Amino acid sequence: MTKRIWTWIGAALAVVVGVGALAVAGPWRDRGDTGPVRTVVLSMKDYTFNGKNPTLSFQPGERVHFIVSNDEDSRVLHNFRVVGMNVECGPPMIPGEKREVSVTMPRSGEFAYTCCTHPGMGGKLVVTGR
Ligand SMILES: [Cu+2]
Repeated sequence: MTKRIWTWIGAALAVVVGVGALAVAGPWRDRGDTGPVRTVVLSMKDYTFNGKNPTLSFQPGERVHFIVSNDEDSRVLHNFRVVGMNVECGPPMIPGEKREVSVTMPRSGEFAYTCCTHPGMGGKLVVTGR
């Protein structure tokens, strides 16, 4: 009886090790935490992001590093958040200030990136499934 239990434990361990090896070596590793990081630069100026509040498209699971800067010439405070993606408003950013935020994209969905201070300043962030 005891022997049988050890056989089961051995088999279970083999499965766990096998799955672990696949996770490391599998073709989908680029969509996990070890994949490349895409950098997206967002410049806040004239109450817009990059001049036209672009729609940004991403792949599921893509790791994205946002570099957001307040590039206003006058003393306008901006802020940055992504609604529904755990990127919340921080302290207001003064002109010349930069903020860096890293996000791993979900499987799919549409999200809004926005300035917390100025409603209407912001755009869409689209994750398209394959
Ligand atoms: Cu703003």
